[in-house]
Amino acid sequence: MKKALLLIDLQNDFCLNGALAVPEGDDVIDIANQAIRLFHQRNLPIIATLDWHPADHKSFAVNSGTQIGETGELNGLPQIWWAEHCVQGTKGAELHPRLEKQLINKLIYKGQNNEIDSYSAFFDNGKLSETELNSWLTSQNIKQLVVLGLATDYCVKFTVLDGLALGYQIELIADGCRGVNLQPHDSQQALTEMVQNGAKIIRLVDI
Ligand code: VGL
Ligand code: ZN
Repeated sequence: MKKALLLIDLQNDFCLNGALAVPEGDDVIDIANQAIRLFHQRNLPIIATLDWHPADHKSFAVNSGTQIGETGELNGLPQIWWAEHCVQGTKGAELHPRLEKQLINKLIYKGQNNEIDSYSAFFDNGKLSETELNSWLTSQNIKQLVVLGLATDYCVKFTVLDGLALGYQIELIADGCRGVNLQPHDSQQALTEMVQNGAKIIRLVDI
């Protein structure tokens, strides 16, 4: 069965000194590059997602009159308000400078609608619209995904859960992920939830 590598949101704003820096976020770049080289050698596709918000996105606390880290509702959906991050066309939205971008075959953008947050690489948080990802994978006859990236407890988690629900077989490279951990065990809980839904947790050395 044909596999693809799916790299989640390896962007400057989620890395060291970024606007929404994930602790140790940069540490996954080397792991991502090793996985990229392996998939490239095997002639298997490599996909990267980008969180890609307009400046007026309502998930940003400044645009919703809320405080960063506060929780509530946005258009009827649960929302955590974030610092401004991954604004389209800014340095913070670019893929990390050390990431071997030239070997990436497909970019998937998400989070463009300012009224709704979009953690999963497949759908927005209300499943009102979908990205190109599922149709692209179908067109390439890919049924298995190897996933890593940022952040374990948000975009990685929701991508994996949606992918499993869509019928993909998913392996998650645990050492290639880091989480935000607003609560200390959020990432561990996210891993448990992904496993309960059928994901297999592996390490880079296993691929
Ligand atoms: C993410 C919070 C807000 C992520 C994106 O990539 O996990 N988290 N936007
Ligand atoms: Zn975002």
